Amino acid sequence: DWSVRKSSFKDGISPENPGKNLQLRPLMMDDYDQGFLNLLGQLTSVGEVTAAAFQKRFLAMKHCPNTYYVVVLEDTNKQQVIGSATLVIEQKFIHSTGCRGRIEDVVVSEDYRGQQLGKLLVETLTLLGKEVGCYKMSLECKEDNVRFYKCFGYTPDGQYFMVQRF
Ligand code: 16G
Repeated sequence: DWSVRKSSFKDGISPENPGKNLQLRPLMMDDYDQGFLNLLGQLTSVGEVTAAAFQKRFLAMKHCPNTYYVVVLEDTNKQQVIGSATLVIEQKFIHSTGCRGRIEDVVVSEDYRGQQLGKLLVETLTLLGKEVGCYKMSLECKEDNVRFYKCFGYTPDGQYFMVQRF
């Protein structure tokens, strides 16, 4: 269920109307050919991902019901994916077998920045997380982006984000 109440978006753009020639929708298998991975390359290293590998991962995610919500913004004129973000729902034993929502891989293509599209992606997925009943939502970001995410109710809560890389 991708529907998020329109009234939550007070001014300007909304999930239904993200802007001229733009469409907000779930990721589709065809998006491999519409620049989805190039877009992710503006966030971090994507590596070599063949069409077959993409399809396999796409289907693996799809077969985990109610877990991966990958949304994209498409420029319908150019048929290119120009923005994306993912909501991952993590099932827990704690919090009365509750769920935690994680916002991941938020990226808007360079040429499309400054149009509130990042805001739209984050607000849409945050509301979706709330609607599917997450007891909390979280994300990791660079220090430079802390101010941006604070606008949507995200705040440091005294926990360190720790990483080990392989
Ligand atoms: C950022 C992203 C995270 C992504 C990571 C990739 C957001 C809110 N955070 O932390 O989702 O997976 O960058 O960086 O979009 P990495 O390649 O160094 O893991």
